[in-house]
Amino acid sequence: MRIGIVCYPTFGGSGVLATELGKALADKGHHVHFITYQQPVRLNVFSANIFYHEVSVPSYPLFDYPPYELALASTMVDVILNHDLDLLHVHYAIPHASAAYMAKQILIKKGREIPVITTLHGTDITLVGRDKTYEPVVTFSINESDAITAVSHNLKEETFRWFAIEKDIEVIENFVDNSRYNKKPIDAFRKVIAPNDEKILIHASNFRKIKRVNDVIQVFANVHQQIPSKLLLVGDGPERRSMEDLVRKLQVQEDVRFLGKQDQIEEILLVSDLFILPSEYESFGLAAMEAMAANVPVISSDAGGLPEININGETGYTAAVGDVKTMSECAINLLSNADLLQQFRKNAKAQAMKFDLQNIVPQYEKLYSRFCRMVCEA
Ligand code: GMT
Repeated sequence: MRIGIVCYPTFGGSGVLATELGKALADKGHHVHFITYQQPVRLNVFSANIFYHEVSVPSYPLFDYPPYELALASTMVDVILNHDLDLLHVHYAIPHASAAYMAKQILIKKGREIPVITTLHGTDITLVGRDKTYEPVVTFSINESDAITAVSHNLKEETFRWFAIEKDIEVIENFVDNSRYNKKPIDAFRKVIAPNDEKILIHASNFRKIKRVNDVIQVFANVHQQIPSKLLLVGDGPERRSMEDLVRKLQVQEDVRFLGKQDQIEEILLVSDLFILPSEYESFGLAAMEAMAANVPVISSDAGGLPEININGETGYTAAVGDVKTMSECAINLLSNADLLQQFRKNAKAQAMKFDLQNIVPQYEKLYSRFCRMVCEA
């Protein structure tokens, strides 16, 4: 099939998932056309089946706010017509679903049909989309999509709770490419981070308030009092400065490293012992699933879809949002019991295998085939 994928090209989970999906589809012989304003960060391979179309938004003195959505819709029309796409799969509702609706209407006038599939990822529903600034457009454009998918059962429920959705929402969970993690941890790398074989705790996010990075640091400070340990903080965002202050206030700065944005996260995860994700909300928690793929158990909150992936007492532990005490106790218990840690590592990997790309990508292909104009073959 010839598939258009529209996503954010940044480090966020929706862009990562969309890019990994496109790469997996290309490996299976589909032609995948990414339509974004920048090369997606995970689009770091060459494939004869992958095409990248940049949306450019020319500036004009009149525009205080350049109309990205219009430029995106026009690019969609252009790519669909010139590359004869079979369908458009948009990731994250805002503004991709409404731009897709506009492109679809333009194409109808030209006598061309294009099915639109919208995948909801999380904050497009639970945070930004619910805001009355966007809600009417989000509701409309979700309802106008030919198919809607959500990345977890929780997100499906949240979407029905907050929006007047008139169609079914199919759950197709996020996935991870386990083959990327089937390599040995680099001992020399671990030694650089933890020269005295300290335990390595890790967190990765976009450092927004919703991620509660302050809880990560508090948990680490508690663990650190009892267990020689290091904390790796991967990613960047608005909370970074205040988190640096908190690290100094708690006097753990010697053992905390801010690594910034990283596109080779698997090397870092493979040398880690415990992943911390105490978010206020996660529709799924792809970052935690990637940690599990690297045999790393997870301490997380029990918000949103996290309990669907992090099984309490098996792949890690879950606790109520903000319950730093329980999270710290669980982390200390796990890190001080080598057999238990080993068992949790195995359980985490087994869980990641359930969410392997081999199991999930065919679900998208099956969905696409329902909307295919002709007999679809790769
Ligand atoms: O977590 C973020 O702030 C980024 C956001 C995104 O859309 O890029 O992530 C959302 O989508 C991911 C991929 O489906 C999910 O794994 C994350 O849980 C979800 N984030 C939230 O719901 C807060």
